[in-house]
Amino acid sequence: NAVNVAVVGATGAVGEKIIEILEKKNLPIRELKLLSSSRSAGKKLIYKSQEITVEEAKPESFDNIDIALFSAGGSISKKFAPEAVKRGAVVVDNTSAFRMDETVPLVVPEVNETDLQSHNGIIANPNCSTIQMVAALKPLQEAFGLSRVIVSTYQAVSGAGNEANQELEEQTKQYLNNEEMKAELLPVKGDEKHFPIAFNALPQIDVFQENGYTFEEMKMINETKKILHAQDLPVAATCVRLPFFTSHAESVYVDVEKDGLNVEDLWNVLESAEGVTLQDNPATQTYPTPLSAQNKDDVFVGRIRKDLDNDHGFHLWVVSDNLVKGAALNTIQIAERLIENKWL
Ligand code: 11C
Repeated sequence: NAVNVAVVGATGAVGEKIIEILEKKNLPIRELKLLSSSRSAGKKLIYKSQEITVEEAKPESFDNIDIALFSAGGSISKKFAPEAVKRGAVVVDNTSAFRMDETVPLVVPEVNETDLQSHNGIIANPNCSTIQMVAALKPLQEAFGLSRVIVSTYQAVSGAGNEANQELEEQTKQYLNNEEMKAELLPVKGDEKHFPIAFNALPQIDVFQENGYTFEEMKMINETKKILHAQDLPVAATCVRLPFFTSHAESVYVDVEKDGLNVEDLWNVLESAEGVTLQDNPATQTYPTPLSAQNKDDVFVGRIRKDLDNDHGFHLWVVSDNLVKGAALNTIQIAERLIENKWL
């Protein structure tokens, strides 16, 4: 039951990570095809000591492909995902193109694996900041019920791609050399204004929506409700970009339904949750940070505190590598579950 796999957007930050993780995994891959826009076609990448030339994505590229992993931006997904499906492939799409489509499952395997069964050829991988939050919320939802979620994020620049990493690096050097910092990309490529990210904090990730929230904030809100099957759950988000390269951190406030819980009750549930590692001990200054989570598979949770005024309120600190569980790993885990369960 070996499969032919295509990676679309192979030269991007997520594409590179997908190849790196596929090398370590035991997916039964017969052929790996690497695809990109015409700009990056011709590049050579190494997979399991084998040199593979990146090809320009075309509809015919998906002939004989069983699983196509897309992370080349929404417009490429909109154009080529239906072509891939038409040719018999199952698409796992890492962009926001299809996430809110009712016919498309939006999946974090340890949270809502069974939603995969109803796929019609396309499965959406959630936004990175959503994935790590729902991985921590799902066990709490199951054990105690949730009645409200409020999140503030501290997000890495790599969420905006390799170019954003470069911009942070250059601005850091400029600042330390007393030169003017050049801001051409962040907060959002193509938006009217750009601000330095180095030594700064930008309260804008993605473009503003009519309601005053950014698209990143609305993604966190809408995707969380869909993944947790909780359309009525109040969710609010404030998303902020900070000057570090990898891993998103989140301060998450939850109201639980059950009365009289304490921090130990949340520890007990999260300790045994799939994909979650609890790192929480104030006595030993134990808590996750973006650097400690880098290149790790899990979602790390620490700093759990009971709200001082609300018996149902708890505060959590949730950190995970945005390119690993937040993107590439979750995409590959979806592919694994599809193969294992014979849901392709
Ligand atoms: C960021 N969360 O950090 C974004 C990147 O919808 O998949 C992921 C965008 C997405 O900028």
